[in-house]
Amino acid sequence: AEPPLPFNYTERDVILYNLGIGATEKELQWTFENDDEFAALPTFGVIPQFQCQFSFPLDWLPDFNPAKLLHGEQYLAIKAPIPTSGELVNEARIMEVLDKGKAASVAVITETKDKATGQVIFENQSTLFIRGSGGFGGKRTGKDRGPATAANTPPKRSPDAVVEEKTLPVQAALYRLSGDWNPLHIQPEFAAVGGFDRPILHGLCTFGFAGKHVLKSFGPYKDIKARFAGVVFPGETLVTEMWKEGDKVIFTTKVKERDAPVLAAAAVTLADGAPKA
Ligand code: HDC
Repeated sequence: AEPPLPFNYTERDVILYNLGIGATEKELQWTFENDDEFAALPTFGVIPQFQCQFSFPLDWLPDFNPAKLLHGEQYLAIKAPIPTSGELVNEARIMEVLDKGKAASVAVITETKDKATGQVIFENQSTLFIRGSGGFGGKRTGKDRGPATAANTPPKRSPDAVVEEKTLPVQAALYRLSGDWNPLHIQPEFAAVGGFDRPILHGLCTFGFAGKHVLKSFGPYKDIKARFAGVVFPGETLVTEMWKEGDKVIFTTKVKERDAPVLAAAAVTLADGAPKA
């Protein structure tokens, strides 16, 4: 375990994040700090812990190449109302290292607390998928981590809600200012080493868009999980299909132009109290 890492932020950081996942000037609750309903979109919970992901060196993996690292999966639990500014602290540890043959899969858990009160605000579980770093003789299959690893297979019926939203060509350039400075999302040469003919969108940016689609369709939730099933290029259109199943909303997100799945095995658990729809 690392020493706790602080994260201090203001309303400005919340607005920048909300804009980064497509909030607009018409949605004042997300873009105007003096609006009565001003709030962070729920997936802001991945931001305070983000720095921890890179506090662990990964160069002990065989043939480690940072350009070959992709975000594999993300689980976020929101355990308290999200402050719109504050001082938080993060504690992170590696949970699991799996050998997927051609790739290594590394899962990290982070707890984010309010610095003053010690109250836990967020728990994150992140899986990194490092292409070219497998074959070291490790175990292939990981532990069941409940909602963080659930298969979330959509039911056969047509979706209960569908939201379509076009990302902007500048989306990754804007989103990175919330804390993920990985050159994979902006520098063509680095993206090329990673095997892409142009920079790709942050997985957590797509996750934020989809989380916004679920929020708008079904109201607040206390956790959200997805697997990154395919890459998104900035400017592409995201289509989120949702199925309400009890207190869960199972969802998938695809890129419209290529009819390609980008988020799979995904769901939220709706917040306690009467959910919408
Ligand atoms: O699914 C492929 C893919 O390309 N997915 C999209 C990845 C992506 O776009 N991610 C987002 C962008 S990258 C990013 O945002 C980086 C960021 O800047 C830094 C991350 C920091 C995170 C910090 C957190 C806060 C791919 C390549 C992932 C897998 O495809 P294949 O190699 O074809 O794999 P496949 O043959 O289908 O399966 C092999 C084994 O791996 C497991 N697996 C598949 N997809 C996975 C995954 N595990 C985790 N995550 C995924 N997304 C499969 O289950 C399979 O395992 P097994 O054989 O044991 O069943």
